[in-house]
Amino acid sequence: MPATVPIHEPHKIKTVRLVCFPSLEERKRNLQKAHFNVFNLTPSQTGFDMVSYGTSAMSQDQISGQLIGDEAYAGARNFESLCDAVNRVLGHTYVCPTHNSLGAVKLMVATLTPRGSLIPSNATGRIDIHSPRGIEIAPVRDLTEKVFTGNVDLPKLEALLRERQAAIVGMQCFADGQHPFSLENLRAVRALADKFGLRLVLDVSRIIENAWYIQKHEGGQADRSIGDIVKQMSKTAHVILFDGAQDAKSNTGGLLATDNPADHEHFMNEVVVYEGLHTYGGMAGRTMEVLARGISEMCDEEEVQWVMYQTERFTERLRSAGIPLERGCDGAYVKADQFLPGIPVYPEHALAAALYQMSGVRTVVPGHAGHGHLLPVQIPRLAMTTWQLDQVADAIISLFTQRDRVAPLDIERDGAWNDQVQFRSVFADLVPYEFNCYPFIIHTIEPIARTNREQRERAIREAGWNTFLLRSADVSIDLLTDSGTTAMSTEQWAQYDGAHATPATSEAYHAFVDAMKEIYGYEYILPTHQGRAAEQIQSEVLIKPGQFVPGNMYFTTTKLHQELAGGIFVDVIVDEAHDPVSEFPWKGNIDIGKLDALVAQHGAEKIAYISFEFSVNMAGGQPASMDNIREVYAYCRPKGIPVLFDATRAVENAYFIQKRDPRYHNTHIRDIVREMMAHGDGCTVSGKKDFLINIGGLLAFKDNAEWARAAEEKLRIYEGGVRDGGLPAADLAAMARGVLEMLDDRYIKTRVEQAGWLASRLTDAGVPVVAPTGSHAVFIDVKRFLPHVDQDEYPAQRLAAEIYLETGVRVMERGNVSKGRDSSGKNYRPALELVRLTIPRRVYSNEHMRAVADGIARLYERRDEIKGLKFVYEPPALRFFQGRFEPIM
Ligand code: P61
Repeated sequence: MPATVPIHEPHKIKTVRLVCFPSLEERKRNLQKAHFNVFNLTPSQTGFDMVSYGTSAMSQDQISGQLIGDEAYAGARNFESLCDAVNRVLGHTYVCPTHNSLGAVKLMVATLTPRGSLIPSNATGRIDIHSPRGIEIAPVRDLTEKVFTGNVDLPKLEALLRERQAAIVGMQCFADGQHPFSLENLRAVRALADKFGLRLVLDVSRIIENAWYIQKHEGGQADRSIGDIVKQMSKTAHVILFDGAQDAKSNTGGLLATDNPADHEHFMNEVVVYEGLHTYGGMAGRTMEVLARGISEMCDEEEVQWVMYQTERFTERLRSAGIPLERGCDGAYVKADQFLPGIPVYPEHALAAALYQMSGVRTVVPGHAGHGHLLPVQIPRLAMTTWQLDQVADAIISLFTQRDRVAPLDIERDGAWNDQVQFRSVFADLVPYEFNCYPFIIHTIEPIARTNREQRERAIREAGWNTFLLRSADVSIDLLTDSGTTAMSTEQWAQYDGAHATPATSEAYHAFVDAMKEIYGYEYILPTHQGRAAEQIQSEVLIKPGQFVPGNMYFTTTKLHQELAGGIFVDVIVDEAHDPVSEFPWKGNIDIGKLDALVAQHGAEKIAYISFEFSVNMAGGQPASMDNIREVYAYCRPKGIPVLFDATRAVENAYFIQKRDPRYHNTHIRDIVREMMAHGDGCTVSGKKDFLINIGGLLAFKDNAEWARAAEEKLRIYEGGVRDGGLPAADLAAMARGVLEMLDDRYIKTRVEQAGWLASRLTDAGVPVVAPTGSHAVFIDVKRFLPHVDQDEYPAQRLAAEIYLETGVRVMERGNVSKGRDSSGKNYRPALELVRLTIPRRVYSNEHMRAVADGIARLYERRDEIKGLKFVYEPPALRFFQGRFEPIM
């Protein structure tokens, strides 16, 4: 199992936690109140919190474990899970649970290392908790070793053991966070311990990092799996001590384990005194379950490689900028005294305070005050993207370049521990560092499928060469749609869980309606279960059979419902929208000339309404300009023609207005959206996009009570109650929160610009994409990618399947198959023959996007070999969903 550099995270984001970005003024105030000791700051006063302890992102399996804690006082099932995980992964038979690692230390002291004991150890970091107990730690680390700096100096240990009576031999994986040992050394220490009749007690809290280091650097270990090395390390010790808040990604919890029944009996007799019963040890049942699942997962080879890749990359970025540091197993430990040579007293606190003031990044100084000047900058496991970590490193580098301006701190109150000390200072103004990255950290992850070519060939055959028919379990990066695929935030989950279900009127309904009234400035807000339900009702309420519905390009479900209601759809989008190479910035605009011609020909009374979509999906996510939105309304109003928006991606459209129209550069997204909506009479929304939820939608009218009443009638018949539109209160509550989050300027910028980033990587490789890049997706121009395949051989459908085969990435055809056949049975052969790479919100990182682009670039290299497809099953309506194909040889 060679340790290769990972290309992207082996998981996607399941839940996010929003990050606060306090302003410079707020940071200054917070720092004053915190007495210049960043320990006193709370996460909501902090940008990125660079501590790895209990802060990891959990897997979805772990988080679900929280809900099945049986919380029994005795004999908890969760304890059985924990024992099982420890047996399987760490190899020891007997498990004694503790509330955290200090609980485990307490039991060690009570059983093996009483007051007055001597413990030779490769780690000294825990002297601060041992010395008050009268326990002496004798450092025996081999200071001459260059690679395995955590190795024990064997002759020194042997001499010590001959000279003095030790209680145990202690060893710590990645000692003090910086010093890994080798397997060979560990085994030699075990042999010495046996020779002197002592137990080797191994702190395995950072066993993963140490095992990774062994795999990478110790002769003969490169081909072994992390799981194999971990087990061998663990089994080499007589007793292991484990901190659940580290490698197992729990927020707390700990344990001792051994194969020795007599030792276990001692632990059990003491655990009831200090911790809790021997089958829960001071942990909630759910914590044991989370811990058990964390232990079961922690040796996942790809996950380990990813975490360590991030750590190495972060440290290297700082090191190459000249920052004085030591490598940490979970980040970079900055030498504050060398970083700030002019500051003699507590340079680590001055550095932490200065970094917070200039960037909002918080780093915590642990342990005893004034002992050493290392400031650990740790990475919470799996919780941050590489993009964010690069920026945290850049903030530190920026501080380094202005280190002369960091003022010393005056001690206001000294103390023995770093969490006690307080300072006063007048902090010189430092040039602030502005983050430009996702405004959230990762709270929960979902592992993604890992498939090989052979498995994918089978999967696409079984799916009839239609990516809609693939199983998601066979897909690694799913770019089929941005619809309902969002990662919800912890705040949304909190609302979801807290919502009170009722078939009548819920608080969630009011929260949603009030929020939307405010955001749109509309009077009537009707929830629906998703977009097409709103479209059906709107079409039935507003269209009289035979009326025309002019719109800026069609969307499949929208047009279908207009036609089902007897309407005749007419495309009045600007010509540029049909030209995939035109760089026109407002390809979503309505051509008022075309509209006027239609009105002149048939009369205003024959127009049901204008169907005006924002960020036009089928054109490539192309925005309409504010001027066009205003002009269309100004044209229609005097003629009595209603304007109804498809506001599904209104926020994304608003971002383009903010970015491309100089008059709006300094206007908040919230205000742009409200102004856009003011130029219309109502809207439908598929909430599964902008609203940051997995299900939901709405129908809204600005002020027309008659339409609203008619729509409510239909809501009762088609959807559910008038106060829920068929949605449970929980989903309404999550939606009420999502619509606030969608208006965050930082969020929408990073959201939309991710598509641009992917497009530029594709363009660099020569891959033809629709210009300019839209809001939610990148569209490959298949007529230019596969010019040799006739449109009736469905080149976009074939390319979508080939992308899956090459990369495991799922995308969507948007071309001849989607458009369907005309009344004579001929394919429409639309101008745009596209493959859509749609980006879910808050789910994938730029590393995922890079892997997508690189895979498609490889395919482009051999595009001449790619042929077309033919239908083997063709449904009459919306044939792209269920159609089946086979390749043309
Ligand atoms: C999508 F292949 N969009 O983009 P509902 N209006 C707009 C949409 O983008 C939209 C709906 C209305 C989807 C899902 C999808 O043929 C397809 O909540 C601008 O899905 O009912 C949906 O909203 C409909 C994909 C829908 C398709 C239909 O991936």
